[in-house]
Amino acid sequence: MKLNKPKYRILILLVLLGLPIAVRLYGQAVPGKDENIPFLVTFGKLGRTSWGDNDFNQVFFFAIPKDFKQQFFIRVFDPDCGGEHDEIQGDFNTKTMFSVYGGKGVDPEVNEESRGLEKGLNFKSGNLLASKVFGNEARYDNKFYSFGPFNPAEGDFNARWNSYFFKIVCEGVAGDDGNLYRYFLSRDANNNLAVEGANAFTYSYTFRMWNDFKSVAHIYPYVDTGIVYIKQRNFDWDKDGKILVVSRYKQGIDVQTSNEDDWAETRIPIESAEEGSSLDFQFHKRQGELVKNNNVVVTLENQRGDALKFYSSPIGGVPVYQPKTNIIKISPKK
Ligand SMILES: [Ca+2]
Ligand SMILES: [Ca+2]
Ligand SMILES: [Ca+2]
Repeated sequence: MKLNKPKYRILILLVLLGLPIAVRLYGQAVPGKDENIPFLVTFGKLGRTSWGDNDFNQVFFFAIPKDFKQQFFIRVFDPDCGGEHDEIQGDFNTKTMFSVYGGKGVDPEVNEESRGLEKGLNFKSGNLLASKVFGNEARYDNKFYSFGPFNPAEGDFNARWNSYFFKIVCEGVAGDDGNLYRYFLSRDANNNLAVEGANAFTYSYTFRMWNDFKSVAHIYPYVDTGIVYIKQRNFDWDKDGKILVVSRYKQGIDVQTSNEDDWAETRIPIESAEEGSSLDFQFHKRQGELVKNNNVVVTLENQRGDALKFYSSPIGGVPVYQPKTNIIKISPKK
């Protein structure tokens, strides 16, 4: 392929200059393209936390850019719990409720309860736009179910991001099995057609690792301005290898890892030059005996106790470590 079009030239120039490419047009799949995570996971409320889900629900937000005027759909892949992909305990008896919210009360920058971080808080804030409960149902197994259509203006407008925010809550309302699923934000009910410029984020990420030694999963928190340090917490990692933090300024800082049904916490200093960019949390599996079906929860907060967002498509692009240029020493003249 000849890359002689001006568009490509600019792109190559940006890459050569090491500048992040801010506009990403595929922030549609959750987990995202760069994350290398097979599934989100939510257990039925009778599950044990030692299976890797601390609270039996998961809250995700979609940000739809203001200039997108069409209807859209939130598609859930494998919403049922049974058949392929899901984690059985005894027999499949889990029921999972997915609920989509719009309107005032959704925006988690305005309404902290909406983030879904603590039990008992009202994370189901906003107007309920659609809801459905899925059991062990072959017709939804290994298939998509589409919520919508929704109009962007039904969301909660956030001026800072110039976007309408929507929320999808997944709750394990019955049973004890683990429901594995993914989301896709689409312009079409029956196909995955991207909403350009959209993104998705969460504050508490519960996901499944691949059953593969070589596979490295990534999540990308966004570091806002004014952050001095962050406190990273992970739950039920099963001592499955290493968790590293990489950024343009960090080559790979090890964080404390949890074992079984417990949390581990690490404080990570942030350079001022890292503000307004993404970090790359890398999850490297342990070599030797394979840790199978590992589900893990990750949260982050700053020095003020405010939670950080994890974006499905990293803001500013995937951060790549850039070694400092060597300073040439000039010997003083004698
Ligand atoms: Ca069961
Ligand atoms: Ca499922
Ligand atoms: Ca686990």
